Amino acid sequence: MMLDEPQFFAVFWGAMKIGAIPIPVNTMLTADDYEYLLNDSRAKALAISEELVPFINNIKGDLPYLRDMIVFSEDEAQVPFRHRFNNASPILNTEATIKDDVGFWLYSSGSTGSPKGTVHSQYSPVVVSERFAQKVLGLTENDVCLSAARLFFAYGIGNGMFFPMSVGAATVLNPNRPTPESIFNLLKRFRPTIFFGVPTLYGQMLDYKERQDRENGVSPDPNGNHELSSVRICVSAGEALPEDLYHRWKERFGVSILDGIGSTEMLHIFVANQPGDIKPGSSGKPVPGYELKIVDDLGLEVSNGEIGTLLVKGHSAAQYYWRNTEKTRSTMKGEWLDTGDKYYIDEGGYYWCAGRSDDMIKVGGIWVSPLEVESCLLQHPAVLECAVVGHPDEQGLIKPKAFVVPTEEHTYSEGLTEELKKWALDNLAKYKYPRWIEIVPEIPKSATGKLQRYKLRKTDKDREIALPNA
Ligand code: 3UK
Repeated sequence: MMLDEPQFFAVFWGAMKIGAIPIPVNTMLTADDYEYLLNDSRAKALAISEELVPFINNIKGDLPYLRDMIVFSEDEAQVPFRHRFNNASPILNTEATIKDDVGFWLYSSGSTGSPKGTVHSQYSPVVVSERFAQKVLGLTENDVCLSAARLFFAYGIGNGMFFPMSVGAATVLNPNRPTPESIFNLLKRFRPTIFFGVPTLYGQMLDYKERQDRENGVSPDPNGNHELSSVRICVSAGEALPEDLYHRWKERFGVSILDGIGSTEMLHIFVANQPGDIKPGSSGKPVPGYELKIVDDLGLEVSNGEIGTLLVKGHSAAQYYWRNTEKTRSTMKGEWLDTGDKYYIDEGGYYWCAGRSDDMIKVGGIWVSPLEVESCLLQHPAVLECAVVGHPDEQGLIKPKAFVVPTEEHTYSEGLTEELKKWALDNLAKYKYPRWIEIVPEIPKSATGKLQRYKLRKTDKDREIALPNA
């Protein structure tokens, strides 16, 4: 339970060196979540940043497996860790392990159910560093990496630790929650060459900058001296990067954002837009070293242009889910891993995300991707954020419904919802347009910033039951 600071590295690599298994966990959870994680993993020792100790004090009596706690504090005078460190032998023998020994776990917070302990080999970090970081990004020891995603995420631990360490590059660690302002400050101060973000943050950073531009009355100069001028590549992952955002970013800062899809199970990105080969809006093409397959419900490969389930094969795949045989068997099918994502390939060979398996909507027997409807609505100037889910009509047939957060200048009006419906009707195949639009103050998101459409589906349903005549 450690913030992004140098001690994180010491604990992670130190544990692996003695043959113990480090499990970085999300530092933004509740005491109940930590109780679950500590007991599910049966961790014997907890390395923890001082700020997080109160969470553990709340659940101390309910942790039968935990034997030892190592607290890392800013205040060196009273740190138990310092004591241990000062009294320790300078010699530490390395446990004899091979590449297939378990190296570390990461908990993955699926859209349903409890988090799954995803068990990785010692070899996985080597694979992702050689494939994505070195082959695709061309990372060298001259690079400086800045990751907005924190080290406890698979995306963050690759960006901020495995990648730079694999070539001797530098990394910028930020123990605080990323905000547009704090990220701009880090960019100015450390002049990184590669920036790793997520779509929501790219959107917020652009909004922040555009507001500043308006207030200062200056027109942006992409060749001028701005915060991104040291950055040669921006990377985005976690959810699809809307095409519009790609173009706005490129226009404002002159740097391309490479969108790529990765997962905790594959440790990092396995399909990506690559320098010199970018198709905005798509997830790009397979990263060298990975094989991809798009299949139908029977497991047969679909033809190009058709939507199916994305399977991936590569040497960075996790071994299994801890104490979850059923989920292991349904996800890890021999050499292939089921991503649970719907994808199709266009004529150019680019991979396009069409939502999660469980978020897809069947309308009149045809798949509708909520993501496609959302991307269309997002192009309307009044829409800041939106989410589309299936909603039953009078006949109980599922049709798309949109939840929309308007931009600051636009608030609710009958006119606005009608205008958005018309916008969708005009810009999408007719059966895809949202039959209902509800204006909401915010869209539920997971800790990793992913839309939680299932939450909207649930509130929607609960309300229908409570208000049958509404
Ligand atoms: C979705 C994307 C569209 C997709 C991750 C980079 O996000 C990461 O891991 P998670 O385990 O989630 C995996 C799922 O997220 N997804 C991720 N990236 C994209 N969908 N476009 C994208 N670019 O549903 C996938 O199955 O939290 C990302 C590196 C390491 C990671 N673990």
